[in-house]
Amino acid sequence: MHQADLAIYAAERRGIHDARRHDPGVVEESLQPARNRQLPAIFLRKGADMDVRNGMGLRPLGTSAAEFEQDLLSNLYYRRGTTVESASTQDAYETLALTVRDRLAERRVRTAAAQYAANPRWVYYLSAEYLLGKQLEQNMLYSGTDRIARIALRQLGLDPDEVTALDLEPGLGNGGLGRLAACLLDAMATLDIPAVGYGIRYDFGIFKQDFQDGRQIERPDDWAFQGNPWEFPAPDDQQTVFFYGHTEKDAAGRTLWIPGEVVFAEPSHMLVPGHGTDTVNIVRLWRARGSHSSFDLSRFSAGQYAEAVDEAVHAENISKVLYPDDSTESGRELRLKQQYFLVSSSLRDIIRRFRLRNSDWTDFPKKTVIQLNDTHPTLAIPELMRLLVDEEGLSWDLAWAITKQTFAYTCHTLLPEALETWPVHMFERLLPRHIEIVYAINEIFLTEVRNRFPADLDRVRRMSIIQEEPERRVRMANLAVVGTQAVNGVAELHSRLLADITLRDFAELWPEKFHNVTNGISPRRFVKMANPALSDLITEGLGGDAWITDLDRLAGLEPLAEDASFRLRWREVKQANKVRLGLGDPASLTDVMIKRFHEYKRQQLKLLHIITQYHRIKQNPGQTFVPRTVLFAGKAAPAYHAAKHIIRLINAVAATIDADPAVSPYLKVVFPANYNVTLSSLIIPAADLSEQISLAGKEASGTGNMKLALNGALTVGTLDGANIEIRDRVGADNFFLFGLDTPAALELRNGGTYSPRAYYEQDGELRRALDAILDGKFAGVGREVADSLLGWDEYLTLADYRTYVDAQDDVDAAWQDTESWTRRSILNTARSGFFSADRTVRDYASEIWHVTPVKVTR
Ligand code: F58
Repeated sequence: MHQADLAIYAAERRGIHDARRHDPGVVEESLQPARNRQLPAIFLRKGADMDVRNGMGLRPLGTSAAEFEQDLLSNLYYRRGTTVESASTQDAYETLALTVRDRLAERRVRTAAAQYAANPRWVYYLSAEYLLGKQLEQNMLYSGTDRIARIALRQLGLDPDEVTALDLEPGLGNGGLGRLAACLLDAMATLDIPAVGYGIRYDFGIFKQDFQDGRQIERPDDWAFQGNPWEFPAPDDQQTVFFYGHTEKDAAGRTLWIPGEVVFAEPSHMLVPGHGTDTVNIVRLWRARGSHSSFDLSRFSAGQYAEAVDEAVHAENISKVLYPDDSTESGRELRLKQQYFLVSSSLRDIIRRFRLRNSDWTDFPKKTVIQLNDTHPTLAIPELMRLLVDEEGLSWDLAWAITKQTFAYTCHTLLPEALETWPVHMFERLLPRHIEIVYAINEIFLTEVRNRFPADLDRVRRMSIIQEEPERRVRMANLAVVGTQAVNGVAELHSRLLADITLRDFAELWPEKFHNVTNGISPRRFVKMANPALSDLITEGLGGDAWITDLDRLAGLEPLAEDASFRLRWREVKQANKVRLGLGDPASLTDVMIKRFHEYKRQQLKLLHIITQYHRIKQNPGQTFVPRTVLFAGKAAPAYHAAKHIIRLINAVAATIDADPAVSPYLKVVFPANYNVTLSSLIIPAADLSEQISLAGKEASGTGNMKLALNGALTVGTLDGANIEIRDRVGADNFFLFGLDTPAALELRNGGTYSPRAYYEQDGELRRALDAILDGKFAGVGREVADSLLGWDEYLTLADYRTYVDAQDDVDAAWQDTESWTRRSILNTARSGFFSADRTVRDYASEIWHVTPVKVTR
């Protein structure tokens, strides 16, 4: 926006502000999108029990293959402007997507009507990341069109596999946190909970990973380049987002923020259908647009074409790219801008929705719970305060009571370096009003702390939302705890460590605020869709498919573990899944470690085991070994050099083993590039062994561990995150435990006497493994990895090496008893029903959200 425009804008804001003081009924124009969505009168007239479509005189969409074929033809003609004869595969794909989507759109309209009529308490899930996975297969399954769509495509002479192959995965997240958000949305819809997910529609998602000479290289993920048929743009619901500028006080002492930049947030939503229900919720994603006046006509006229759009380009950068999980990026202003952009536009949308049926602000927390997915959306707390106090004229105390009741916060980490903080100078420049509000919140809060703990200055310093030394920074986790009614960790151990260590001061002040909600995963995506063969076998074994939405029913498989013919079929399924994956010998033990690369997750420990095994095979020619395929997959943050060295070393070791005919019959290392939801769905069903080997006390929960156990993999793991709960449920006999527990790890690390070198000197096999790296045996690669392990070994890899290798020997021994292994595999599946995201959502609903379902009827 030009300076002159901004001045006019500021004057307008002051004027409206003034008018509102005299007549609170005056609506601030700038807060109202130009053509806001109208009240859906038909919803009010007919309520929840109508068929909106019929009420509007629309013909119902057919459920037969012939009708689906007709709709395909019609969509191809009217929406793509072509015919079967001249359609490209892309035309066919988009038409298929639209035809499937239409079936869900009908449910969506009914859902909106039912939810609107019920005026319920809504769950708003705020997350900077969503890893939704491919939409086509899911939407075909949930709409029940899978079979008829394929028949119809074939009837039209189109190859269904070729067409569906064009569906892309929107990679709008980094890892577990983003995927959890998607699983929770799936479960909320399945449980008929009225919910909206809010996020950012990044133009570029998580980078694509490739290997060049074994090194990770990153390529941009222009995922929506061809368009995204799953999205419903809603330009009418556009919102205005302010940045920079300054604050002013009016005569009555009220504060007004005069922004220095105005950006528009344009939403589009994707459908989030529930399984086995008519509920279709939405996830609303915001995209940044330059303001109307950001095209500079005078510059354009003067021939400065690029400069004329500078400002719009600048604004649109806000939603340009997902930050790839990188602590070094945390200083970047653009990231803070993204966070505020998400929060500001989402809150305005939430308030718009609230106002459709409500008018009294004290009802806001009764109708609204906003779940913050980690601290990335924490600015919502001061933003709601600003809206209530400055824009709505509520008293500070009332606004604060409303705000605290409205929000809840989920923490996903234990690593102190992962707790977000922002430099005060950057924060106050970008958000001059919010810093004032944060200071005010802090003052009230610290008074409470001082009253409760008089003379404990150190505690006050630790708990302050503002860190003073070495640099003034805003501590987002502290703000998130202070401004919410509930805080939860994502596994039992994690929640305990949060309360006992990371957020201890806060848990002492408000013990009732702290909860645990153990993570869960979508059984639809990660069993039913990823593993259709196993799903069919389970359904047959249980005599029905109710387990898909009631995962505890898997317990009914337990007796079948004793049935030799069932075990045989179980093995056949696993075998077929390995063949489908197509990496490594399907007869070998498939050992998988799939997750982001991070030193705390300890891919380097797995590597030391592989090198040890390599040496054993080399040293014992003629001896037979249990054949293993070790599969790694995962990305490292582009600037995380230590993790990238580990990746490169894995690829070098894989190549060395491959080239060695004495070893390759028994050991193979594969590392497919570009791990994502799609690839995970191919790997997980093929896994025999799940590697969950983080240093105890570091992995908040893990969710891959749950997906693998549910698909019948046995775990080799530490007592970390949700591994503990998995082991408690599947039984210690069906889990290969090793390593230090959290207290032992803390003691060893904090004792100041840990010496990785001592382990190196005492353990011959370990020494040989590290020496091989140091001696350049793997194409000269990986010395940095060995140096770091021998130098400081932050994550106590060498301390856990011996028990890990021993546990792997137990794995080999167990594998040789095929029947017993299969029994244990079945028990892993049978006893993992707890890890359904449906259970997770039920826990949130009863403990934190206090919401009830709204059933969508026909
Ligand atoms: C993960 N966090 C935890 N963060 O590491 C994992 O234990 C847990 O199971 C999962 O959340 C779900 O609760 C995680 O994925 C991120 O990706 C951040 C994204 C933003 C930048 C910093 C990392």
